[in-house]
Amino acid sequence: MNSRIESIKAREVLDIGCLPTVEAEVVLESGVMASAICPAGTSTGTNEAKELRDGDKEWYGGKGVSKAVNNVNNEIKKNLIGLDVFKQEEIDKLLIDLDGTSDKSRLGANAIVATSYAVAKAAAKAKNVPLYKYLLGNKGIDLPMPWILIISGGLHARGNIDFQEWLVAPVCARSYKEFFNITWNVNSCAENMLTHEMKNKLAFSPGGRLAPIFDSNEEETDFLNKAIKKAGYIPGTDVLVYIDVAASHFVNDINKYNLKKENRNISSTEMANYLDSIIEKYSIYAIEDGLGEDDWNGWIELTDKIGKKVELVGDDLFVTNPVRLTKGIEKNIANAVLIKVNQIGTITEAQKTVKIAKQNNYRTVISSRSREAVEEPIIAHLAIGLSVDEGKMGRPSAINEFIRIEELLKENNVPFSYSWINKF
Ligand code: 2PG
Ligand code: MG
Repeated sequence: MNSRIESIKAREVLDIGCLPTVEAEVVLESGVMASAICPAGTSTGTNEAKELRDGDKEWYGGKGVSKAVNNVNNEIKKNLIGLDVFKQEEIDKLLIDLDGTSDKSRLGANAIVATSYAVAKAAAKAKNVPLYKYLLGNKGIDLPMPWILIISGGLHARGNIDFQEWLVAPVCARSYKEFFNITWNVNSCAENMLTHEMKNKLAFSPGGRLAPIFDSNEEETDFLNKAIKKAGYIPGTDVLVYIDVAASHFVNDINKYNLKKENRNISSTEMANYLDSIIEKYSIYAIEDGLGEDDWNGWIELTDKIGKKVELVGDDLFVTNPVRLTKGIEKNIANAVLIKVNQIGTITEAQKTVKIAKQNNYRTVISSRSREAVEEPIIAHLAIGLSVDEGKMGRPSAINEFIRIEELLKENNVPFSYSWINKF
C-alpha cells in the first residue's frame, strides 16, 4: 500500500522569535513527502501539554529541542513506520499512548504536534487535495472570521500594559481580500496617530506589533476605538474588537489581579465590573481570558455578568482540553473556546474539543501561537478544516494562505460560504 509511512525525520529549526522548534518530515512509500513545524507560546497556560526543551545552557540557552527531535527520529519513527497515513486518529492515539503521560511531557508535545501535523499534511498531499479539504471530508467549505492583531501588551510586549492583545475583525468587508485591506487601514491609522500626535506613547513589541504605552488598559482600548473611527469605520458595527486580557499572567500571590499600570490589585468581582464597563463603553465584541485559569468561581460570576453581552473565550482556562472544556460547560462558564493544537498535542484531540464545543453551542476560535515559523501556514488550513467559527491569525503566513485559498475557490467556482458576512 503506497500510502504507508516509509520514514519520519525531525530537525531543529527556528521560529519567528529565533528560538528552536521541531520540524517533522513524513515520507510515504509512494514517495510523497510533507513537513510541518510546531509553534510555541509566550504566555502559556499552566495546564497545556508540555513541550520538551533540552535545558542545556550551552545550546540555545537551554531552549534547544534536540531531545524532542531525537524522540521523533527514534521512538516515534520506529512505531509509525508502515502505518497507513490516512489513519490520523489511530496515529494520534498511538502517539498519545506511546508518550504515556497526561501532558505529553515524556516525548514532548512539540515532537508530537510536529508529527501529527506532518502526518496530516502528507495524507492531504497523497490525496492531492489541500489540507483543509482533507480535514473537512464531505463537509462544506465555510471560511471562518479572522481576527487581526493591532495592539500587543502583557507578556507579548514586555509589560507595556497588563492586557495582552487587542484584535479587530472588519465584518463590513465582503471578502478576505477586502477584510485585510481594512485591517491594514486600522493599523496604519493607529500607527500614524502614535507617530504624529502621541509620539511619547509609540512603542513596538518584540514581534514588531504596535505596543503603545498608555497608563491604563482602558486608555489602550480607547485608543484603538479612536483609530478605528479615524480609519472611517464604526467600532462594534463595521469593525468588531476582541481583547485577550490573558488575566492568568497577572494574578498575584493573594489571588488578586495586579493591574501594574493602574497601580491597583483588584478582586475577581472588581475585574468583572471593570471588563463590563469597558465592553459597554467601547462596544467590545469578545473578551478572552478575562479571569485567571484556575479562578473557576470568578468565571461563574464573570459569565453571569457579561456572558450574554460578549463572546467570552477561554484560552488558558480550557487549554483546548476536552476535560477542562467539559468542566467549564458543566459550570456554565464562558461561551467560546480558543483552539490551539499545541496546547493539547494532536489534531484529533483538538477536533474532539471543537466537537464538544459545537454540541454545546460554544463558539470556536482557533488561534496562532505567538511564536510560529514564518513559512508555516497550517493554521489557516486547520481553521477551515476543523470548521471553527473564527481564527486569531497572528502572522502574514496564515493571512496569505487565506488569500490564496479564497482566490483558488473563486477561480475554480468551488461552492463556499463566509459565516461572518451579513451576520453582524
Ligand atoms: C494567546 C496567544 C496567541 P501565546 O494568548 O492567545 O496570541 O499567545 O501564543 O503567547 O500563548
Ligand atoms: Mg490568549
